[in-house]
Amino acid sequence: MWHYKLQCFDCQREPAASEAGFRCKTCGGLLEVKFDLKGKKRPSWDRRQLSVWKYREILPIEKQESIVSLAEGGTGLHRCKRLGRKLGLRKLYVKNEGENPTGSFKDRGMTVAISKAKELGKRKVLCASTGNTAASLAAYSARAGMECVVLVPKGKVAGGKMLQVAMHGSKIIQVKGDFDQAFETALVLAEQRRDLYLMNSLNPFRLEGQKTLAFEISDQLDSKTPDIVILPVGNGGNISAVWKGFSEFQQLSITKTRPRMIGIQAEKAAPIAKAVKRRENEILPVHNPQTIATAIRIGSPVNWPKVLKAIKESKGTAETVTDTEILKAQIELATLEGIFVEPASAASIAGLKKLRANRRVDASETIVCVTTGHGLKDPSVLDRLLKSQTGYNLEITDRTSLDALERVL
Ligand code: AN7
Repeated sequence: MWHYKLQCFDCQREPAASEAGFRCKTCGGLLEVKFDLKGKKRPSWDRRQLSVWKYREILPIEKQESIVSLAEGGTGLHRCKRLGRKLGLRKLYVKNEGENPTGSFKDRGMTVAISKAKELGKRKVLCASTGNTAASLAAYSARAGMECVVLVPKGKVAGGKMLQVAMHGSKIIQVKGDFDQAFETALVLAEQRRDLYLMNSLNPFRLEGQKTLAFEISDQLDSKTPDIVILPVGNGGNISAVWKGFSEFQQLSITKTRPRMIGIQAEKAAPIAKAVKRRENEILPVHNPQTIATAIRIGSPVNWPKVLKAIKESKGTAETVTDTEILKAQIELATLEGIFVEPASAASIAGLKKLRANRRVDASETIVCVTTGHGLKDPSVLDRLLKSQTGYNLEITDRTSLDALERVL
């Protein structure tokens, strides 16, 4: 591992690397891991398999023995010709993070953060979550032999994710309200109970794992950078981490350019997209956020300063999409490309469609949409799907209904 330090994203103060806090003790800003990349050459990575740990020199884990892994990363970058043709785009790719061990991009960050927790001697971990962070933490804490507590908004987490958390044996605490209330409670708990180690995306080590998404895209495109990367945004950890990854590859001269970062939010849960559209430097939290994409049903995203900076620096933008647009995009990706993603992930496709319709994306640009979680996590869309696809739900009761079958085949 190369040398790194922790640094405040706002005031640049440097706390000790062993300090387990998650905010700058001086100004309350977000913390960030900084690697000293000056004069460094690209390690001889080529013979290593594509995965998070391929890039271990630029991940903040001191000892190989600390690594807790379930084979994360190495997900497909799928060229989508059929969907691309429909949108009038020549080079459209989907980076499908549903292919990770627990079915979402969270595993990239979790393998690194749990390894760090082990290195720091932690025994109990804690997170608040809309579902995927909880599912991932539940699996990785089980793998590491640690106790796990997850706080979730009651009745607002997709069934598959709850199943994962319960199956891996985590303590589940259901909080009345939205993710934002669950997160507040987690912060208070982490403050009061020093034995509980907070694993939300305030934890800068998680974002280090998530930056490998950018490294992999660059490697899969033979060190060419895409023009645009589009991601769904909730708390904003992922888009910030991916931007950091592209920046580090550029600093190492592995790539020449960096992409425009585009964040997509659900229309009624869009504090970041609103701030970007109004060219504001701060966000206004949304109370009672609403969307079918429960993963990104977040009104007060903690990483907003990093997101606004990433979008601004990259000359990117943000867009909102409706639930209907999300569902339509989910079905299109599944039927045209064979890629089944959860609603939050389909937001990236829905957002691209909207940007394309408004001519803010050119036909010749290389575009990567990141689909963050697997479709099986949220079976609740089935009812709407069957209603919208009449004919696929025929019931055979006797010979006469076979005639009906003939008509639809
Ligand atoms: C499928 O699990 O916040 O902008 O608690 O599950 O990095 O927050 C999930 C977020 C996108 C947004 N897509 O990522 C949680 C949680 C899916 C997600 C996001 C989430 P961030």
